Amino acid sequence: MNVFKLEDHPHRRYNPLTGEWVLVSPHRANRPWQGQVEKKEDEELPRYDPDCYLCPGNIRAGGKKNPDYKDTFVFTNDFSSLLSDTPTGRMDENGLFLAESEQGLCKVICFSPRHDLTIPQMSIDNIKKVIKDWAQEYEELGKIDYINHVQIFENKGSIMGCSNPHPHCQIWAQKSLPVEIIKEQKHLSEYYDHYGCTLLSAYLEAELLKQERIICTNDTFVALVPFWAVWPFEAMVICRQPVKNIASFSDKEKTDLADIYKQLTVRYDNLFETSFPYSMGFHQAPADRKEHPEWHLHMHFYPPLLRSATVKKFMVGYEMLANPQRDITAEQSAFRLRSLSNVHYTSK
Ligand code: H2U
Ligand code: ZN
Repeated sequence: MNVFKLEDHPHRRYNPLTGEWVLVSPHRANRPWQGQVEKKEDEELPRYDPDCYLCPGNIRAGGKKNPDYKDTFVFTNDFSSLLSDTPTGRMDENGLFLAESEQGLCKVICFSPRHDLTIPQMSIDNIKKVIKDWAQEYEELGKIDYINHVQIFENKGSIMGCSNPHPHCQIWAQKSLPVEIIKEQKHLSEYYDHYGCTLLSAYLEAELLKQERIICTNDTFVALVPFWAVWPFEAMVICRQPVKNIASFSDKEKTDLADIYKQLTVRYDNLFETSFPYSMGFHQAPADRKEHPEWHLHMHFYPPLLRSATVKKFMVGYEMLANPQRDITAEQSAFRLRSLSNVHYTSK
């Protein structure tokens, strides 16, 4: 008798955070690749680049001069997508022409004065300084009366549209809730109202019992490939406790966050022995001064690489028109990431 097996048969998996589905085609993982090959991004970078707009002491595109910073450096984005002084306004013509003005502000955080480092090459102490900045920004931006959401995210690698290799992230704070947050908040609230605990507490407990998709852990966090992952090596970092936002973390929890961020990104770099590109972002309670017992802080990592440093996954065709699809299963990806060393390949 032919019994349905996740590892052999095409199937759909449900994402309980968003209510979306992913098509998984494990029988197809070994198909040959004759498509586009990306440029490998491993040129040696200088510690300081006189042409970099993020290096200490340099002039940015907007004309401002960076201080001679020693750790992290936070500044308002010179080309912010959101502005604080936008007049409020709305148009609605029968719901067919619907628009609203949006208020907000955008910041950039340089992780280090060193142009040539990335998170997996930084020390826990130095990563922790970035985390302290995130906590402070979340708290301070959230105090602004018109701000209701603070999105912290990192684009790494030119393949992800990152404009500069100097290690940095962005923060966009705004009045309305972005669509990914609205989706997750709906599902988190429904779960919490029904079961009285956070969706991610229950999910994490089950994943820790199964031990099939865990990548690495520490006292405070677990990194795993979610059951419903879309990107080949997608990962989530989930806090073991249902902490709502980054500003609530103790000093020890911040150290652990730095540790898991480094552990995961070192494994990513070791996977194809390349500086591994991704988009990373925090999902946490909206900074709207409400209780939000349903929220449970987590990070998403969406890396585009598929089978080597130069072959990426394209989200096109069926993905654009129907729903996402993947070949390698989440379990296979987790196994590969878990099996890698947590010592960076360049330091060996
Ligand atoms: P990426 O994370 O996509 O590389 O973006 C870097 C940001 O830095 C980008 O949003 C800003 C851009 O607007 N920037 C400045 O604020 N000042 C500059 O001099 C150049 C880039
Ligand atoms: Zn630089």
